[in-house]
Amino acid sequence: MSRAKVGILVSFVICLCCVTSSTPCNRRHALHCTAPWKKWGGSCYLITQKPLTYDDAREACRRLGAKMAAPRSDQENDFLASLAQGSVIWVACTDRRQEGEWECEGSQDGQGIYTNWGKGEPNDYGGREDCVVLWPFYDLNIKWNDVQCKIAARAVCERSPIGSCFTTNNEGRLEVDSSCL
Ligand SMILES: [Ca+2]
Ligand SMILES: [Ca+2]
Repeated sequence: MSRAKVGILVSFVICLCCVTSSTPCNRRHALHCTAPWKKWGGSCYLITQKPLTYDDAREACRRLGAKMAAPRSDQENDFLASLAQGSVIWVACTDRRQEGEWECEGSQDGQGIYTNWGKGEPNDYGGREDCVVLWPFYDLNIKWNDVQCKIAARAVCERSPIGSCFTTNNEGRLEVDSSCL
């Protein structure tokens, strides 16, 4: 089941509990992203403002309690591209360990990884391109290009949602309980 479907299922179960429960329904816990993090699928995403090198971008995400994102589907790739709004962003994949062997954040040895290379990429231009960006000059910013790790690009950080409290109002609709924020 995709993470998006899991998220929808969790939300549905929580709403169903509120509707069917015979006890007063408040302080239900749900998966939640606090602003300015944006929810997509089962994760929260944030794009950094300042362009950084690949390693500095990964560190910036780590300091936010997150990891630099590597899309795992066309849908997630499109979502990250929409966050980028035309700027160059890092994809958390590298072939620094072994040239031509791409390893992405969250991928495991021996398993196929999702990639979305632009035409003619990856080309390891000059023998020095071991990191990956979503490149705004290909196909509306949704294709990948391998680049030098020392260039500056923005990072999309990804982290798990946190639990948050919800209450139901008089109309039975879910509202965030401000005391839980
Ligand atoms: Ca390379
Ligand atoms: Ca390239």
